Parts: sequence; C-alpha cells; structure tokens
Amino acid sequence: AEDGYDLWLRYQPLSGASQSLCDPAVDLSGPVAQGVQLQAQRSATVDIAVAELHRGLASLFRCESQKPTILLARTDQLSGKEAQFSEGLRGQMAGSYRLATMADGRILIAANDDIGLLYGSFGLLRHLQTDSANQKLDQLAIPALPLRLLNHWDNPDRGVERGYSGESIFDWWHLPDHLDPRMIDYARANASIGINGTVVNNVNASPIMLTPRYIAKLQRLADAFRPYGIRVYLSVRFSSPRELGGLDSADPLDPKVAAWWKSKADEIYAAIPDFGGFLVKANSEGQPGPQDYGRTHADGANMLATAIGDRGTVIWRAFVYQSSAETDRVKLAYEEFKPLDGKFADNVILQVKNGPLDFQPREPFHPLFGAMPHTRMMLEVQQTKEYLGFATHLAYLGTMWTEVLDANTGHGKNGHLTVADTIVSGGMAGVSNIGSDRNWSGSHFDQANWYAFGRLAWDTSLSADAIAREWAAQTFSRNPQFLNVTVKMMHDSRQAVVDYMTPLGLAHQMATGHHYGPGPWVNDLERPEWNPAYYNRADKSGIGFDRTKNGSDALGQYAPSVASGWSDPHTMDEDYLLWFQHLPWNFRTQSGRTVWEELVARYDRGVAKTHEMQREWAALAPYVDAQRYQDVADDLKVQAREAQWWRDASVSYFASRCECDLPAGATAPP
Ligand code: GCW
Repeated sequence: AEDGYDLWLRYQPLSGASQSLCDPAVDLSGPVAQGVQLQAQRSATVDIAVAELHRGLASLFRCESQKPTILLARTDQLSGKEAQFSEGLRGQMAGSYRLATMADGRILIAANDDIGLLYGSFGLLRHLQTDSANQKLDQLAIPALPLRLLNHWDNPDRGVERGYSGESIFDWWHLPDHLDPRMIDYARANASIGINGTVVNNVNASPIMLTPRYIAKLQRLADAFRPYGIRVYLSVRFSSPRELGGLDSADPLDPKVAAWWKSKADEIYAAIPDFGGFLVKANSEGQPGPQDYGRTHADGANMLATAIGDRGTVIWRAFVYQSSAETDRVKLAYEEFKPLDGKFADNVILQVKNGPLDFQPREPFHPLFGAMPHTRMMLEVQQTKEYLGFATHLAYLGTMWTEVLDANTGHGKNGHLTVADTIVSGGMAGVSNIGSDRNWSGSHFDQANWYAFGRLAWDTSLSADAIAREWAAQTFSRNPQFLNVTVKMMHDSRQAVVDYMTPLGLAHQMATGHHYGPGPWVNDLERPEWNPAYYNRADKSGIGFDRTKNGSDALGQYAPSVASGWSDPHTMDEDYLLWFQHLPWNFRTQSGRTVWEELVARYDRGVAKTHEMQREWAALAPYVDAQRYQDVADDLKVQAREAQWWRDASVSYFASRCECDLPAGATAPP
C-alpha cells in the first residue's frame, strides 16, 4: 500500500537485468513461486520461512515454472557435497545462516536452526532486491550481538512516552481474547531485520504489568511472536513487592522480597517458558530502586537475577539521573556504576545509553563503554527522535549509531576497543518509534531508523550508507538515480539537525518538557541541570561547558588517550568543542573563524541543508508514488521552517549574551 504500511517488505517486481533470473538459459531460472525445496522438519518457523519466500519471490519475479530453485535446509540435513556448506556455520550463534549458489545453480539457504532459516529467507529476498542478483551467492551471516531488542516506552493505557506515531500498538484491553493481526505484521517486520526480543512496556513501569491478568495478555503475545524468534520482556517497577505483594518493603536483601520476585518469575515462566527477562530503571527520575534501602544497583540486579535464574536475563539501565546540584550530570552513571564492575551476576546486562547525557543530536560516546570489562554491556539508542524533531524532521540515525559503535574507547589491550567490541556479550536496545499510525513510525523516513537499528544490531560493522541504500531500494525504488540522491539526503540529514539545533558540541538546548523547539535561554527551572542555559553557559565571557580538569573533569572519565584528544580546543574534533570546553567568543576555531562566527555559520549550514533536502526530494517525485511523495514533501517543508526557527531563536539569544553583531554575510533573524 502507498500509505507506508508495508514498510521495507514491498517486494516490488524486479525488472530489467534482474528479470534474467526468469530466463531458462540461466541456471537460476525460474520457478520461483513454487520453487522452494525443504530439507528440514516442518515447524511454525519453517512454515513462515517458506511462506515468506513464496510471497517474496512471486512478487519479485513474474515468471512461472515448477522447478525448485531454492533449497531451504538445516545443516544437520545436508549430506554429500552439500555438507560443505555447513562449514562456516558450525557452533555459530543462533540465527546464523549461509546463502550459496550450488553447483547446479540452485540457491541454498542453510542454517543450524529454524530461526536461521527464516532469517536466511529474508536475507535472500533482501539480496535479490539490492545486490546484483545475477552474481553467484556466497554469504555467511552471523549475528554480531546476542540480544537485539526493541524497548517500547508504552504504557498499559496505550499512551507512549516520547512516542510520535500514535498510540501503543499493543492493545492490552482486547488481549488475551483478541490478537490484533497487526501483531503478526509487527513480528514479521522485526524478524526480517533480525530483532529477537521486545520489551513491551515503558521503563517507567506500571506494576499492573505483573498482575495475573496482564501475564495472560503477555502470554498471548509471546505465543504469537515465538515462531518469529522474538522473546518478550517486561520492564518492572522495583517496588512491585509493595504495590502488588502487600509487603512493607522492596529491600533487595530482604528474603521476603526475594521470595516474592522468585514466585513472580515462576508464575511468568509457567505461562511463557521462553520469557526473556526484566528491564529495570531504578533510582532514576523518581523511580524506586535498591538505593531506597541503602543497597547498590548490583544488590538490586542480582536479587532479580536469582529470581530469574538461567531462564532469562536482567537488563539494568545505567541511565541514573537524580537531582545532582553539585555533580555535572553527565558524570553520574560512571560514578555509580564503575565501582560495581565485576559485581553483577552472569545473567545481568548493564544497558547504557549511547551518550552520557540523554539522546542528544550528538554526544560523545558514554564513558562506561570499555570501562567495565567484567560486566556485560548493552548499548541503548533511541529510534524515536525525542530530541531530533520527533517524527516530523527527517534525521536518519544510522550515521549516529555507526559513529558511536565505531568510536574507540581507548581501553583494551592495545588501547583499541570500539564501543561495538564492548557489547558483544550483551546487545543493542532501541527505544522504539513504532505506534498505531498506518505507517508505523510517524513518517516514512522514520521507518529507516527502525530498519537501521535491526541491521546494525545484527552486524555492527555495516555502513550507515549501505543500510540506507538497501532500505530505500526496498521501500521506495531501485532506480540508481533515486538511490544516489536519497542515500545522500539520509547521510546528511542528522548532521543538519545537529547544525540547526545544537552545533559545535552544544546539547540540551530544547524547550523544556516536550523537547520540541529551541529554548537556549531557559534558566529559571527548579533544578539547575534542567535548564538549557546551564548547558550552554553563554555569557559575555564565552560559551560552552568546561569539562576539562579546570571544570567538571568529566573528561577524566575517559581513557587517557581519548581524553587527551578532547582536551585541546585548538586541535580537538570540533563536533564536541563546546561539550568539553568553555571558550571566549573570539577564540579562533580551525576554520579561522571565531567561535561566534563558526556557531552562526553552522546554524546557517543546517538551515541551508533543509532547503537542499527539499530540492533533492522534489526532483525524486517521478520515482515515488504520489501519496508518499507528498507526505515526505510536507514534512520537509515543516522541517525547513523549524530549522529557521531554531537558528533565529538561538542566534538571537547567543548574540545577546555575546553582545556581538551578526557576522558579515549572515542573514539577520526577522
Ligand atoms: O530521554 C529521557 C526521557 C524520559 C525517559 C528517560 C529514560 C522513559 O525524557 O521520558 O523516560 O529519558 O530514558 O528513562
């Protein structure tokens, strides 16, 4: 449909060269609709894989024949010559698969398990639409990370915290009796990109989710998602033993409390044998936690880990943000968690946001990555763009996430350990942008952020542009001209948002509460670190947050090699300049411009980019159906207008602090 419901699973017919797959002269020819031969026991998952291949191939190829061209096989069923194809798969992580063109021209999808067969089927369909489909295939696909989870910030009343795409897709009211068919489409879309778990409720968790009524509802979802390789998880409220259990305490070291959690876990596992586990936000933004009883995060996490045992995982969030009049807020998590390294049970994973503040358009990577070598870590990113213009502004986040995954933490043996390296025994969590809107994500291009999340969690070494390209090819058009322009737009889009909202390392300049639109001047909120002005520190003497040794020394939380790279304002990466440095307005940046001039230039660059994106998209009209073309064009228009709003409001405010005139060539705010 042209309303975006089909996501990247449109399977638009192949044309031109690719159609030669139908040519009987080509070995691969043919019979694709019926052409799947099975060498595996049937199961719900295998049946889904076969159905997906039929659906995809019938739509991609318009040729008819009955000769099998695809062999879908479990490695334990491969014998003789074919057995060689199981080689790279032996002992690999669940879901791994191999795609290969065999000697007789047939395509093999091989895997050790059924979910690998399903992933491989999606992998083949993706390949046929994006790569040169006539090449001989030999692809080994092994997930980089064991846990690839969506985190829904969805409440039981279907409100979504920081959600911009309608209501929650989880219809708790009608569950368990009625399963919305959309749940199957949701599971299928997630499986197509390798997502293997979903935390169905907000980390600001309602205890109601742990009641028998809701466990029965969750069971219905778990049963529906299971064949797609998706396990369900729950966010839990740490004080639930009091709210639900009638206890007078939630102290993790109180045996009555531990017993309550154990029996609650048993109750859940009786209904959902493959329940994934608990996600916990504790002692942060008013949520209860172990510190309420003088206990540590490790005490709390380990108590829950014992309740769950080897049946699942406790994912404990490191986003601990409480009133901190004295400490620079970005230092809090490291201060609390670093001393706990090695103290967490084996089935506990620490979930750390990409940056130390809060999902800003750009932040340096979180200093906990690499600093806790004895703790399993998970990277949390936000698909829903709370601080990047919601679902209205086009900002492709693949580039943001590869930036953090590829960042060298400076830890490890040779001082080379990327963030991606630090999460190999944990995973990635994406705060979901999915809602009840027909197009799922609030805008067509926001679907790309869901897609990119899944692809990167599967393979952290993929390039953001490559992902953008395959997404756009499947979602819109395979026309090379269309793809070149679209990938460029996507590539540039996040930097544009950085430029018109928070250039040069500024952060947290959004209006308070809703986080939409500019508010750099706000300085009258109750707690200092709620105020944008606290972060920009702009006054007559200069701008920026001194986090060097002379300031908060947040820089000291990084490995020395990394910290030294960010300590000299003359040579450091200027994308982080005002994050780490407070500088006089007339400080010379690397461009030769003063800080003031550079700031204005970057705001202007961001605005200019939004106009360029409008022009680029206008030229793509011939390649896109009218409805989706217009949807995107309308959003781009709003984005350009609001980029200008951001730029004018911010530049006016900073000019008043600096007492500076606008640099020559800059247009004055109206
Ligand atoms: O980004 C902030 C949001 C809160 C959110 C919190 C968190 C779920 O503004 O709405 O609460 O982070 O990550 O816990």
